[in-house]
Amino acid sequence: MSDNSVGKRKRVLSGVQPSGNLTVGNYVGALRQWAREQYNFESFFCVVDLHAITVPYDPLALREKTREVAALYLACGIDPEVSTVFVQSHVSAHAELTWLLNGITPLGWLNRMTQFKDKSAKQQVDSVSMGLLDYPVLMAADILLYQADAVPVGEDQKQHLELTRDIAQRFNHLFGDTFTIPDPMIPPTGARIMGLDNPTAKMSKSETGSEYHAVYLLDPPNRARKKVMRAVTDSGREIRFSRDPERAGVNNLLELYEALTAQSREDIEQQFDGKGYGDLKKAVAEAVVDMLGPIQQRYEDLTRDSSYIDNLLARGAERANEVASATLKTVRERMGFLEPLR
Ligand code: AQP
Repeated sequence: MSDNSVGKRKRVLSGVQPSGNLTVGNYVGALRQWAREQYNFESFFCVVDLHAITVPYDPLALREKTREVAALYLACGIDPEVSTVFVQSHVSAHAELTWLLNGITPLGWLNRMTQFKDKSAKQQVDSVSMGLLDYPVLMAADILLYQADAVPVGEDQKQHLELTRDIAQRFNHLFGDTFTIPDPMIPPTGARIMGLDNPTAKMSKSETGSEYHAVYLLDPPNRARKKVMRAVTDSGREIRFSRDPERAGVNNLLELYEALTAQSREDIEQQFDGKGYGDLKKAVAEAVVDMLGPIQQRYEDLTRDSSYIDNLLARGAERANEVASATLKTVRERMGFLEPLR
């Protein structure tokens, strides 16, 4: 069973793909929660570069974004003295465990994943990669290697986490108790921020159709303001939280405001009572800019010396590898592989 279940802090693991510019959705749905929880858990945060090659990508941009995402983890409050920060591909156990888990994962489970359906629908049938279908198994390997008790993610990753639990349970059933069954840790507010240009679709870093889709963490203040001010709303006037699809734009701005200001829904509705959509947008824009300021300042400081992040990632990979290789060794034994003579 897990080596972290008795007398030790519980573990978390999470990651973000270096597949574009990190958005305010990534921040409120994931990174902010990681930073808050890192003191309560033994934390592993990786830049999941192996996931980023499951859709067409540019190798030069991948390398650049991998460093950028790692630096943004720190800029958003991850303390590398407290948490282990590393790059997924620097720990080869992730790829190896994926293959081993592939052997016990039914294809039908993967075919049901909505992210696969959504992302494959955006591509020509012939160019959809095997990796895109296998993405959730790689995610399961990431989590199970560290025997994580909890995984802080936004709402969109809930289905993948359920699959991770299913795979872990199946493995434990077939080969004996090996993996900790992880729980999702979804933030109470901001778990699903929608696109500013299209409030019926999730805000995504790889969605580049419109320049007004998302506020990026490294957007200069004026660009961030402009994006919020151009957010799609509706022709109504009332500023209330609502599940009505017609009112999704205003609701999205309210949810973003709620996540950034930590005010109650009641207080927010009262604050905007009798005001117009323009007032709401201005308030959201200022809350976004206030959030971005310190992150961007820290990012600038951290990236002044280009070797700082690389050194830190090397240290992180070493620590991650210690934990991951111990799990992998147990998995290999349980699955019946002959160990080579050393
Ligand atoms: N719009 C969002 N609202 C709240 N949380 C979000 N997350 C992503 N978008 C939102 C959370 O951020 C983390 C990033 O996960 P990822 O990079 O592995 O992939 P993703 O979930 O597919 O995120 P993106 O931004 O949409 O990436 P692309 O465009 O590359 O697919 C996860 O915890 C996610 O829940």
